[in-house]
Amino acid sequence: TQTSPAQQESTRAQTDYDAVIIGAGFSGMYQLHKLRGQGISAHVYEAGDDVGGTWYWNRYPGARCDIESVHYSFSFDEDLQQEWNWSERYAAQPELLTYAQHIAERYDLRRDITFGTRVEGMDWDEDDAVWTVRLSDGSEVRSRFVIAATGTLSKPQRPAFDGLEDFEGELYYTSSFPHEGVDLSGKRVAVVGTGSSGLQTITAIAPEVGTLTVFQRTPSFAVPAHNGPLPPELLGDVKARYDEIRAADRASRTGVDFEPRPELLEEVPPDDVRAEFDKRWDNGGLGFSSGFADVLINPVANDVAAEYVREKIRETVTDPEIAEKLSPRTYPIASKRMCIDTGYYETFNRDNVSLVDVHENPIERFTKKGIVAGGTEHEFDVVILATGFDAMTGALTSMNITAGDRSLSEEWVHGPHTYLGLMAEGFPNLFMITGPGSPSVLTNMITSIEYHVDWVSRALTDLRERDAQRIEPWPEAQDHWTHVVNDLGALTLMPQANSWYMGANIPGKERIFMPFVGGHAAYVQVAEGVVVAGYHGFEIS
Ligand code: N01
Repeated sequence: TQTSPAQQESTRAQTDYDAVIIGAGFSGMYQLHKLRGQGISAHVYEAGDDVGGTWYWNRYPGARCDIESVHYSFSFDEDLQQEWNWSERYAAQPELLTYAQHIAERYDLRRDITFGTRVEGMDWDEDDAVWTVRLSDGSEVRSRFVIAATGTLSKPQRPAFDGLEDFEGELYYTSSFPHEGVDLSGKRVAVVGTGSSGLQTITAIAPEVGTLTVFQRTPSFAVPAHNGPLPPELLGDVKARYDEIRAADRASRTGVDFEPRPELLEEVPPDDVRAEFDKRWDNGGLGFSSGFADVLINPVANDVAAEYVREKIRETVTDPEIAEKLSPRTYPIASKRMCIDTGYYETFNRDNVSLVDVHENPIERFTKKGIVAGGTEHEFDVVILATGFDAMTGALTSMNITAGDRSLSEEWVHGPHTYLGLMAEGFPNLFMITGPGSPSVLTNMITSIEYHVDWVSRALTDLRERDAQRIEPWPEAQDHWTHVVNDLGALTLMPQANSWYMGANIPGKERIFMPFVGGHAAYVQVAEGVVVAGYHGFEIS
């Protein structure tokens, strides 16, 4: 049998693979497919028992993407995008999981994925320029490169509530909801947390449960999805124009073309502003806040958008006291991820739904029977915790990544430092897909994933062509980029919220705005410029 150049290289360096990929979500799967096509040997380790990442784990009732399917889907294969038919405007979790499984089958990916195996640590061997990757089954593999396709919202945040273990009812996390589902009919149910996961769960289960008590610490801004079936003629039109649509997405700030207006909100007459928000509200989705660029920069413009949503809440929720409690007032709109809903506010008009304001009445402890908040014990059969994730860095810092005497989790104690959100100085040959310091969570993740996977894949081919074995950012390039990320973030209203973008939801985590706020298109210009300039800012040897 013939060995490929990649295999010969692997043998020389005594490695098992050229690249180990961590995670079989959309980024890990595309990364495997791409490297295979370039003759680079790669293997994926995945903690779950199947592909899908986010959409494998988050199976709570009502789980659905907040980006429209025709944008939240791969563009790298024209046949794939022509042949796949989305059934709804916003795909629900089961359809997204089916899509992920289709990707695995279509490109025959499973033969190079080990499931049910977590990467527990990895150590850089400077002499051989190889990573030793330690796996949860006790084995180790050696690989020249490691690509962390570990996701940005993949490490659940499980608050250590007093007495949690005493609770004798059923306890679930949205981030690891039972695959077989849960029968909630007629039960007394609590949901803790009112971010996207909480909102979707609350809206979906309210009609089914006996009573539903929502524990809200901070209200979210929610904009209607106006979800529904995707008519075949609309999908046909999208397919005919896919090149144009994808190009517009890539040229945008958010990885979805939300058609921003060229003027600032403050330059536009109030009636015209109102008409623009009406149009965006009626259209639905995250594009609501993308109309005017100053909404994220100017507190006055921001408050116009925020007040528009608060007015909608007051119009929808019949009890004015509940409406006020549901109205966010402590942070600028869009400085926390907005939620996309289907009847969330209406849910609070139901007789079986009540709201506990955890800000006024903090959760003191769990008991055998339920939750004590503000001195009152509330009894439940089921508690669902929708308490979020250690976002952007959690999956990476919990993996025990060491190089010599340096460990990534220690290096990032005061916030992540990366070059372009792709690599960290001191940790050669370790790439991150949509890492902190890249636009990632501020964009359509698929747009960002495709760009990063393509960037990394090209870099590995370029290294092979140069007969190089090692790539690492210069410390000064990383410092410079980290300043750019922080300074740009500080120019906006984003750092004013206690958001997971800031790490504020994790006790003790350094508060620092982690994603690059300059937008996808600007980021691509920089990252392409770096390559054109011979991988400027990277030491290659
Ligand atoms: O998590 P979150 P999520 N006591 O962090 C509360 C994406 N996503 O899983 O705001 C009481 O937003 C916490 O309160 P506070 C999307 O990007 C997308 O919902 O910190 N409450 C908050 O209300 C999203 O932004 C989709 O004061 C506590 C909630 O728990 C991201 O994932 C669907 C608490 C956590 O909200 C994360 O969303 C789902 C405590 N000790 C997720 N600790 C779609 O595509 C936390 N909370 C639609």
